[in-house]
Amino acid sequence: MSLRVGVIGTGAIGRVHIERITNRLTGAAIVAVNDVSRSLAEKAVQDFGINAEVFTSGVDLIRSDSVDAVIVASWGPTHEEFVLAAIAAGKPVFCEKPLAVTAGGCKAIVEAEMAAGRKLVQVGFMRRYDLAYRQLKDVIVNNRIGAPLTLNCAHRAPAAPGFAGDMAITDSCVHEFDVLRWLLADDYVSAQVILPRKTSLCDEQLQDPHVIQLRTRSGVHISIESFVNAQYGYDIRCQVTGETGIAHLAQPISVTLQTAATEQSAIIVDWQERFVDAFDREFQCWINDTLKGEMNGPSAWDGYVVAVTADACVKAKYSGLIEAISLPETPAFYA
Ligand code: NAD
Ligand code: ISE
Repeated sequence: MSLRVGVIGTGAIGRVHIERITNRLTGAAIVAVNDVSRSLAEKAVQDFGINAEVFTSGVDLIRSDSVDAVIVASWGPTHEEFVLAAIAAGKPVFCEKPLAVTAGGCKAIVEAEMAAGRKLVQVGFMRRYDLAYRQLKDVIVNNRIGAPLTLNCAHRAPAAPGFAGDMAITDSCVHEFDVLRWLLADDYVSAQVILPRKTSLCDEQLQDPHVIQLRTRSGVHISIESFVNAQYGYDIRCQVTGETGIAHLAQPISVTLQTAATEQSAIIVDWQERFVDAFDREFQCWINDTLKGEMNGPSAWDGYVVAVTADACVKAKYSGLIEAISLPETPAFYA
């Protein structure tokens, strides 16, 4: 059986997901598309040669009998409405991050899903599917370095066109907020944000870099250098110091070249290239789980926790204080 998928939002990442499901993954077909710009939806149908109906309304696509499951890849502020509509229709929904643009919106989704009595929502935190992060988690789970004590991480991108305000925290670092609590199987209790000297190589209104410090319930101290105009490449780092050893996130495979009295290796500059395998695995797992009537990926609760964490970090950025991250106990539904 093939999963009949409808995609809302055929912009940059929506197109990439349509391409991967159509050309590289198995078990699903894109049968419906929608974008507020109809011509973009039509262009996706044409460019990828898919047999998909173009819907004028995202909610009509969700309700259509020809659609089994939905991917929401439209602008962030539209996610809440579409995810709630999918829950109301009883349809599995994969929502690109953010689940909603406010923690309150995420909570409303959590409550609607619990009331529906069945897990339907997966959030697009693809780093959990990256093999390097999975190996790092195995090291921790198998007690190879003892209990984790501190984490030193970096999220560096060459440039961040279109970034404004606090997007380094609310758009980019959300990936660290999700993957690090998954890695440690722990939750955050407080956040502090340090503002170092600003790079001169970006819009002068923007603060870049940030150093974000998080503390977990078990006392692990996390430091994340977020530097989204780092020029030299897309470079994601994570080092875990444990009681008996340290473990680093493996770097992407590349050739080391020695020539003309130098040693060099290429650095990836594009986040899509860095995480292409993770995105493929994320969607193949979502398709396989959905066909089995399961939902095992990052949940609506995970989306909510990340939103609360991002809010605390933004608050800490402006207060200069250590701000509490207050989360209720994880509901049994999501445990
Ligand atoms: P984009 O602007 O290229 O595409 C968004 C599309 O949504 C546009 O085509 C726009 O016309 C459409 N849209 C807006 N309102 C709509 C509505 N009401 N109904 C239907 N379509 C509507 O943006 P993008 O880069 O593709 O990002 C889309 C989402 O994916 C964002 O939430 C972003 O945060 C997320 N994203 C996730 C990752 C990741 O690493 N997981 C990476 C990039 C983007
Ligand atoms: C982008 O929005 C993403 O989600 C990417 O995964 C991230 O690494 C990048 O820095 C963001 O801008």
